[in-house]
Amino acid sequence: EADSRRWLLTPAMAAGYLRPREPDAHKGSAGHLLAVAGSAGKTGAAAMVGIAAMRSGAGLVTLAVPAGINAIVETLATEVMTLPVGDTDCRKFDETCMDSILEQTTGKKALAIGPGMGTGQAARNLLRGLMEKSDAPMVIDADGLTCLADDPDLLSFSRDRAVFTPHPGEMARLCGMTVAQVQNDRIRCAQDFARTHHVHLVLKGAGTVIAHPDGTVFVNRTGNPGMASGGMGDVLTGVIAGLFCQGYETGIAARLGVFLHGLAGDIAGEETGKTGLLASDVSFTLPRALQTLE
Ligand code: B4P
Ligand code: MG
Repeated sequence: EADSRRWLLTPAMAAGYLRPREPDAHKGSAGHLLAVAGSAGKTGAAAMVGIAAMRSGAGLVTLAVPAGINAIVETLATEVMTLPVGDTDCRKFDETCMDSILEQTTGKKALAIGPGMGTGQAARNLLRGLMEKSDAPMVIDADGLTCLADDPDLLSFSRDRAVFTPHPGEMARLCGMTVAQVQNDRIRCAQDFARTHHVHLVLKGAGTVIAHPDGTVFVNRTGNPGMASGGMGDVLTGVIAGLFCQGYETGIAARLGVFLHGLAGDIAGEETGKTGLLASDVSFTLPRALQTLE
C-alpha cells in the first residue's frame, strides 16, 4: 500500500503539470497575490516572497508589510505593490493591522503568509483572521508555521486549500517531535501530518517531500546543498503562491513549485557555483527553470 502512494517527482511529471500561458494573457488573468510578511530585521523575507512570485508568473503582487519597513520593501522589490499597515513607525504587525489586511483579500487569487511576519499574539490573530475569512489557496511558511505550532486550534481552519512548507525544525515543532525524529522518517512524518490535518505539506531539505491529504507522497530530486542559505525558503513560498495565482490546483502547485525552485537552484549553481549561492540568484533563475520545462 505504502509503495503505490510514494512517487519520485520526475522532470516529465513536472513538465506535464506546466500549462502554457494563454496568448491573450494579461496581468489580471495571471492572478494577484496578497502576501503578508516581513518585520524590521526581516525585510528581505517579504521582498523575496513578492519577487519570487512574480518570477514564477504571478500577474500582480501586493505585499502587506508593517508601515515602518515599507520604504525599504518598495526599494527592494520594484515591481511589487505594497500595503503599508499600522502606524507610520510600525516595525512589526500589531493589532491595528488586521482590518486593512482582511479588506485586501477581496479579489486576490492567492495568499502567502509567514516569512518574517513575527510570532506574537498579533501575528497569530492575523493568521487566524486570514484563515477564517479567506477561501483563497494559501501558502503558510516560517513564522506562520510557528504560530500554528503555538496555537494548534488554528489548524482546523486550514483545509486542503493550504500548503504548509516547514523545514525540519518547523516540522518538529508542528508535530511535537525532535528534528532527529522528523529526519529519521521524513516521508511517514509528512504523510501522517497531511492526512491528519487535510493539508498539503512540503517537508523541505535535501529530497523535499510533498505529501497530500489523500496520503499520496512525492519526493523531489532537484536542488542542491548550495541552497542551504538564508532566504531560500522565502523564495519557495513565493514560487508556490505565484503558481496558485495562475490557477494551478493546490497540490499541483506544491509539487511543481518545489521542482521549479530546486531546478532554478541547480541552474544558478551551474552558473555561479553552488557554494555562495544567494536566494536572490535562485529567484533570478526561475524564468529559466520554467523555460527549461516548456
Ligand atoms: P530558520 O532560522 O527558521 O531558517 P529560515 O529562516 O526558515 O531559512 P530559510 O527560509 O532561508 O530556509 P528554509 O529552511 O525555510 O531555521 C533554520 C533552522 O531550522 C536550522 O538551524 C535547523 O535547526 C533547522 N533546519 C532547517 N533545515 C534543516 C535540515 N535540512 N535539517 C535539519 N535541520 C534543519 O528553506 C530552505 C530551502 O532550500 C528549502 O526549499 C530546501 O529544500 C532548500 N535546500 C536547502 N538545502 C538543500 C539541499 N541540501 N538540497 C536541496 N535543497 C536544499
Ligand atoms: Mg524558511
